Amino acid sequence: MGSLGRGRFPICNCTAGLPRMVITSLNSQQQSMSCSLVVVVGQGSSRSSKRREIPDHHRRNVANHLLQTAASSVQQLLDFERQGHLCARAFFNPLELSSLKACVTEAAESQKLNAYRHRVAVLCPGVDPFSVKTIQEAQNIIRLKGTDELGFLQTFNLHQRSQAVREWTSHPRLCSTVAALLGVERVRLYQDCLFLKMPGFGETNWHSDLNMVPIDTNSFLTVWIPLRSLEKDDSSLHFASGSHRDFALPYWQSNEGMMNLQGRGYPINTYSKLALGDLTFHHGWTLHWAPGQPLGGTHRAAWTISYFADGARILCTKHARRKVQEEDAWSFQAWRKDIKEGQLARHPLLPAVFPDQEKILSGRRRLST
Ligand SMILES: O=C(O)CCC(=O)C(=O)O
Repeated sequence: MGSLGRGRFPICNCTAGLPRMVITSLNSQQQSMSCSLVVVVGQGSSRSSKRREIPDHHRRNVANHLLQTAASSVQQLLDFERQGHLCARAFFNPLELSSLKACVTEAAESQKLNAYRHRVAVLCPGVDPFSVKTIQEAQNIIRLKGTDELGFLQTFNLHQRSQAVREWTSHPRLCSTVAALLGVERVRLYQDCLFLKMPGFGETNWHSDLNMVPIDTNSFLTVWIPLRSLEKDDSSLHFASGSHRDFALPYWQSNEGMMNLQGRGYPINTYSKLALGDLTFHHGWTLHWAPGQPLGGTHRAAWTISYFADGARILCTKHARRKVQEEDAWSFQAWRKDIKEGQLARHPLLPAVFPDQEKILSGRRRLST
């Protein structure tokens, strides 16, 4: 089994032997798309770890999150568990969203050239991205040497540049919702990333996020926050519902057996109209895709935050069936080099965001005075 990033990699270069699927059987609920599903959910084989009982206090905490969080209805939790994605309408009010947008946009302002350099690194193998000195130069190189069209620009980890952005990544209601959806007691921030699609930019390729994450976990999700309201024609995410639970496929099938997924029957769902403050959650193994942004309109910017369950370990690669896809390497290389395979994924660059450390400390201070 192979893996792909979000970008549109040439099948011949880095996806040799990858499954390719055209989804044909769509029901009335599903979006009519002629898109190729080029990445397969990649759970791999089971991890040999000891079975652990879930402690009672953990069960109680999870139950508490249910009461506290925006995803408070059992139906929503069930939907996320079954579908691998969820839309939370009006999660932020328009005022909150404008303030979030202002600090994300400001933090990203100085990073435009780097975002283009990142695309050069991904789409133009052999070109040193740091030899590129201007955005126009980057655009020319991508046009001439790119293995595919430009689908988006990515700017990673704005929370490391801006305290205001950092506060949004640890927003208490957001983080407790993440804990509830993952059903875990403690959550860490993995990364944040601004995805910018200018009018005329191409598709975001089918992929699942965990293919790009060097951590051995299933407890991972991404929050996708559009920075303006999205209309039907805008580039929204589309999800292959249930694909995050398709363990049978990678368990039984070889690379060749996964070449053609036609008839696998994933319903394809999207939340096409999103108002300011609406956001979506998707599980780390859920396959998702986004169409190009139409020419003639305005750009689409979406800010994403990814989280994982505290206690996960760095992936051991010795017997792994595949390599971590490198598209997000710029995001993780700073902490990855400090932690050995098999060790806990704990690092100052992967901060704990739930439960709220400040609240715990101030509670302890109150108790001791
Ligand atoms: O916004 C996009 O086009 C891609 C976002 C994405 O793939 C993700 O949030 O995992």
